[in-house]
Amino acid sequence: MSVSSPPPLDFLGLRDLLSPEERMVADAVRRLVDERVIPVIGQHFERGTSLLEVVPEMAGMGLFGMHLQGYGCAGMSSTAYGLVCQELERGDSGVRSFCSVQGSLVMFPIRAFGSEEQKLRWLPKMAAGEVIGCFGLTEPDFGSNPAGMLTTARKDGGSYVINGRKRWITNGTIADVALVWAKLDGKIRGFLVEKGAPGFTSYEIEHKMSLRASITAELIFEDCRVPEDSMLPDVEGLRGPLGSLNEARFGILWGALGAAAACYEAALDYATNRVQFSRPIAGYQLTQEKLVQMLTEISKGQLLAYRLAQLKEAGRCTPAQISMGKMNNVRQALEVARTARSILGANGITLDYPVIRHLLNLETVYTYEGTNEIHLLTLGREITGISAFE
Ligand code: TGC
Ligand code: FAD
Repeated sequence: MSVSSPPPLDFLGLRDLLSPEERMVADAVRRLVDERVIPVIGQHFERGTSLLEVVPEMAGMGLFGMHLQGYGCAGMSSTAYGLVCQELERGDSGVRSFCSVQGSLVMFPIRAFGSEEQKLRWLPKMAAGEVIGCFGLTEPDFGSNPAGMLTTARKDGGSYVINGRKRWITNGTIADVALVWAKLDGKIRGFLVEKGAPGFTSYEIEHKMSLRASITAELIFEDCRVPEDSMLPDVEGLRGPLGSLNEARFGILWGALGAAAACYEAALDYATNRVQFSRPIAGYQLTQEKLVQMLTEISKGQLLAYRLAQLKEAGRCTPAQISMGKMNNVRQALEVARTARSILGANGITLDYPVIRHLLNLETVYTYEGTNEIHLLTLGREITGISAFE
């Protein structure tokens, strides 16, 4: 298979540690991003439109639920999934978000906690990109603390009746199925709510200045009636949504490095060509210090991501370790993007370069899937044994 562009930013030669299949999938996704995402993503971001035209190709490459086994899923390694997230987010965080929500936040919980009928019904179509899913956990007044959610479900004959609101839901207006977390008799349960279910409406949240090439929505449930086989039978409590988030956070800790790499590459290219005073700005020590710092943080983040993938494949990766990866890699990616923006000077604020778009996107990535502070406190609890959340 020919490779149309250089391998991913890889100062430490991590590519040597990858299997042939992992290299092949990363290269294929890199080509997809080079050819189908990067040329148009600036326009999508400016207009606030999602890049849905690449969904069939992503599905055709087996990217949706790629780390799951059976039911039409590709069954690839955690490392391959991480590499794919890194490549997708080199294009845009919104494209990686689509993959995270579909594969990790909707397909994973159906695979892990669903009935056989639910798995057979939803997973093959979701893997094929024929059915789009969304994940409704956050509410207007309950973000970092989902345990306090107000959305309820009650049993009524052969149905459940759902009431409440979910906010900031990626793909909420285009999803064919929403995985909605609601309290049934005080215990959190997951419900698969189909588009068009009576009492279920959604609208898109406008005026976002971040993740503009991704749809974000509010979901409203007013006596929304779903059949009783809509509930995921095998999970109760926060373990359901948090277990799913663990999968998605693993993808994000890789993905953020892709956004950082795109910013680094743009800054390096700009600095070697932009002449001020007597030479290219890359020739000034202050610029070199910035570039070296960026490259070093990206490389350290990749080592962390690779080690977490090894642990995950061995079944030994803990939520606290994932928190360290999400907190560190997103925080550093944001720092890299800000530094890259400074190297580009005034040009750094235009969509003619990818940097400001990645920088604005990373502000969302810093907040969703557990804020920077929540992951910090998760680690604080892990090492002290004392919870500082409440
Ligand atoms: P805690 O008592 O720690 O745990 C409750 C139960 O959950 C289990 N658990 C986990 N399981 C798997 N992975 C994890 N990361 C887990 N963390 C906890 C735990 O074992 C326990 O199970 P069990 O069986 O004993 O009941 O829960 P807590 O109430 O102390 O948690 C507090 C806190 C703050 C850590 C938690 O609420 C939290 O993580 N808050 C952040 C909320 C969040 O991340 N929301 C994200 C919404 S979705 C989203 O942002 C998608 S963006 C999509 C895109 O990419 O576009
Ligand atoms: P809050 O929880 O109100 O936090 C505000 C600030 O207070 C943060 O800095 C936080 O760290 C801090 N804080 C909170 N509690 C503490 C504490 N105990 N100690 C110290 N500091 C604290 N959610 C979904 O369910 N599904 C989705 O698909 C989804 N997609 C999203 C897409 C986008 C574009 C965005 C922006 C968000 C999305 N979210 C989604 C929601 C996201 O997960 C929440 O925004 C996030 O969990 C934080 O919640 P919040 O915004 O209510 O902030």
